[in-house]
Amino acid sequence: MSQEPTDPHAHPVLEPDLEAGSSSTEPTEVSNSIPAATNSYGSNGNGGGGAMMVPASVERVRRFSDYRLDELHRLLTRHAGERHLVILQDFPDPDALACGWAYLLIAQQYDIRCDLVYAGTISHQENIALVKLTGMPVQNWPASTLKDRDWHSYQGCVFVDNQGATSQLTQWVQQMELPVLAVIDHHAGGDTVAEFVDIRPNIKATATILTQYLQGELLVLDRNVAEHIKCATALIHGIRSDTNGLLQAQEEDLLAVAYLSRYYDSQLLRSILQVNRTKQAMDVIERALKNRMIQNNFSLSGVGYLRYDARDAIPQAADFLVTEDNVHTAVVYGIVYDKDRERELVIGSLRTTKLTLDPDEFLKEAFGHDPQGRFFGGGRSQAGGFEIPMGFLAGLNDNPNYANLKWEVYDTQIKQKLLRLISPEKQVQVT
Ligand SMILES: [Mn+2]
Repeated sequence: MSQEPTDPHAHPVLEPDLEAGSSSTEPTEVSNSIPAATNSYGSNGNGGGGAMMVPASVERVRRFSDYRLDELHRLLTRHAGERHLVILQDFPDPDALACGWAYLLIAQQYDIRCDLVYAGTISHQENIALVKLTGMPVQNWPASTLKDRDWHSYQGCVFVDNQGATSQLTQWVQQMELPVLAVIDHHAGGDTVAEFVDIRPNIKATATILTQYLQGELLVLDRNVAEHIKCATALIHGIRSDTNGLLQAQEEDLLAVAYLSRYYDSQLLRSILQVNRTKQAMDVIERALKNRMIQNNFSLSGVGYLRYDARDAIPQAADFLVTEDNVHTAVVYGIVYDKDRERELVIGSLRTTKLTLDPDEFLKEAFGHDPQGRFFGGGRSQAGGFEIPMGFLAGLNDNPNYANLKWEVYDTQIKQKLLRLISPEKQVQVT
């Protein structure tokens, strides 16, 4: 695979004139005013040099176009020489993975060593490909191993593309009293306190925010550094994936992609996107097709039991069902058993092309919340998901009749809750 940056104009999704737009967002006086600072630590692309401290004089000189860059720069300077954990959600998506990596590279400029970790699994083929093909330094810390980790070697942690609520690592961080240094996210809500908080719900991907940090020269990308090319490629993939292939991208997202297009490797991106589906995923899609019921342009399908590590087949099946004629919304769900945490869950995905349907509102309304007030589902535009713990009925049973019965109960209940919203005017017979 080529490490050489490709011609930015060859990017299939960019209009040529966006390129010109990207430079206008960067006030020129900023880059002119800090040549010394840029040379001092912006050029060490590989980072990890060890002894690279930021001289105090440089910090005083450095000025940024945006107060957030200033704040983050000051945070990283304060913590120079330390070791931090960068925590991703349990099922990291391309946006999270790319952002964690970009953060790690930025922190390296300040002689901060970061470990990029997640506690769940990466099971979506495209995400496995992203990690393998880029050689991204991401580590899996399964829940069962957390008690044996050397927590004391870290001086702080950072949440990227999440705010702690979706990671099993969070309770350990709290227990170990590891300070939360930064939270960088584009999801609304959350009340995690940190030294640096950059939460922008109006931005479609956290990768857009991280790209703005790069544009602000917290790390100067270098076309000759393979890691930079790969990280830029991962960031484009992150933005694409959180904006439905840029269809929902807004100006800031597109400007970020335009900037990254100077550095990314189009062949690498194509390889990441062209991964084939696993047999498991194909089987789940087949079941979803066979079991679907269509009501008022909604396609609903329960796929029964599936392995925990195959859970990403559910959104893939929903992606597929929503392409049917006369269907604007697909909901696919199934039961998975999480061995690590010994719990059984109904998990589901919603995909919609109906602009007036808000997946977040729809799923919250359909399934409600638990006694603690936590909603079972939620989403963003055009996509959403839900997770309903099975509580007392959880657990495997060798008797197939029992298993079937259990599935039927859940299948019926979920359909009822959905149909209440889909066809409120008539009582639909479910079974
Ligand atoms: Mn995201």
